[in-house]
Amino acid sequence: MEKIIEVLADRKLIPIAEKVFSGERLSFEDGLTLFNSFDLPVLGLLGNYVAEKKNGEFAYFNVNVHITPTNICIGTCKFCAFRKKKGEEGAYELTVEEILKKLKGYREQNPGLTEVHIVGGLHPEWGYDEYVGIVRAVKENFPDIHIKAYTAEEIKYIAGKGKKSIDETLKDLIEAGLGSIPGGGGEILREEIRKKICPDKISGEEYIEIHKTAHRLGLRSNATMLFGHIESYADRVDHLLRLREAQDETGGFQTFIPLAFHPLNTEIPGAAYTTGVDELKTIAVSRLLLDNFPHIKAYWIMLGEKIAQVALRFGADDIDGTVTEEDITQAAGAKAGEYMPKSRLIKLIKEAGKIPVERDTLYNVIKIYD
Ligand code: V47
Repeated sequence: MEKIIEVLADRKLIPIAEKVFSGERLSFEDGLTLFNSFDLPVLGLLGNYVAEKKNGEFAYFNVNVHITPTNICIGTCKFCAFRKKKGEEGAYELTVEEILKKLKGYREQNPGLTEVHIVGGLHPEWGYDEYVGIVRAVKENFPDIHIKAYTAEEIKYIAGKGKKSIDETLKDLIEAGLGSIPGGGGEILREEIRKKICPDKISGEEYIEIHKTAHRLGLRSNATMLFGHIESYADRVDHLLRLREAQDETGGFQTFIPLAFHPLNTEIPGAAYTTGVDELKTIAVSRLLLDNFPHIKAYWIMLGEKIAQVALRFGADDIDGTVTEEDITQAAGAKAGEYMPKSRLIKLIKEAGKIPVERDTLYNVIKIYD
């Protein structure tokens, strides 16, 4: 074994491995060293070591659907291929009745459905009551389905429409039936990059502040990082450490989801698809730096089922769900499809040597497939 290490291992990883095994927190420099290493076996081993320390051999999935009420958006994010202007070809907006009808159909298609993920555009004509009303109508009609809805960006927009504070807006959404907040809108938190890829979006500080406010009100949320566009490794490490600091304060984040950038129809100069090595590295480094996040998600829609499966041996312990309808990545050239039956999720997890666990949104165990 020592011979293998002597001959093969990237020596720069040895002090980091020692820290990981003794449970010592990694630094900014450690994060950079990890990203700069090509020693995938060691990155995978370390990521998987931490994942198994936290979650044993369990790997989670859920039965969920996404509904995107509108693609009409006043946003200007350059990585987004999904948004349309009102009146533009392909622009749509669903009525509450249409949303409920879709959800009814999706529930029939997905027995045991526990979660609906609702995010969409910043619609210029929708007001506070429209956004809150969607949550209320879904909850009234499907009381047993958890509503994970509205990114930090949307929450700020809704609050602005109602001339209310973030705190008041979240309280109203909770009263209407909101169960948790998805991680969308994180992109890259560093302002220099945000200015280039999403100049009109909330700042990185606001993103974190909105999540912290949600946590203080008892909501759980996820965090994301959009990687593989114009950001550097230093930007990624900075992003991860800011999230780690916020989590030290509130403990309200459940899952971190690195989102692989998809380039089609976007306005990012020189845009290209991410590669397998970078995707797996990012999963492993996320797991190693975010020592206070319970879960790391390998979102199969963006990673593809093969890399998502391998990611389960690099530090991820969650592969997301059945999904059914997904529009944001599809518009930007997704290759993985948008529906995965439960049986396939279970097979991917089992063949990664993990124990599949069907969970609800808050990681309560529904069934273990041992
Ligand atoms: O914030 C937009 C990203 C996010 C592109 O919390 C793109 O459980 C890749 O956050 N290529 C929304 N990504 C999706 C999201 C999410 C998805 C699944 C689960 C959860 C969760 C959250 O999609 C946006 C943005 O970062 N995105 N355009 C693109 N071209």
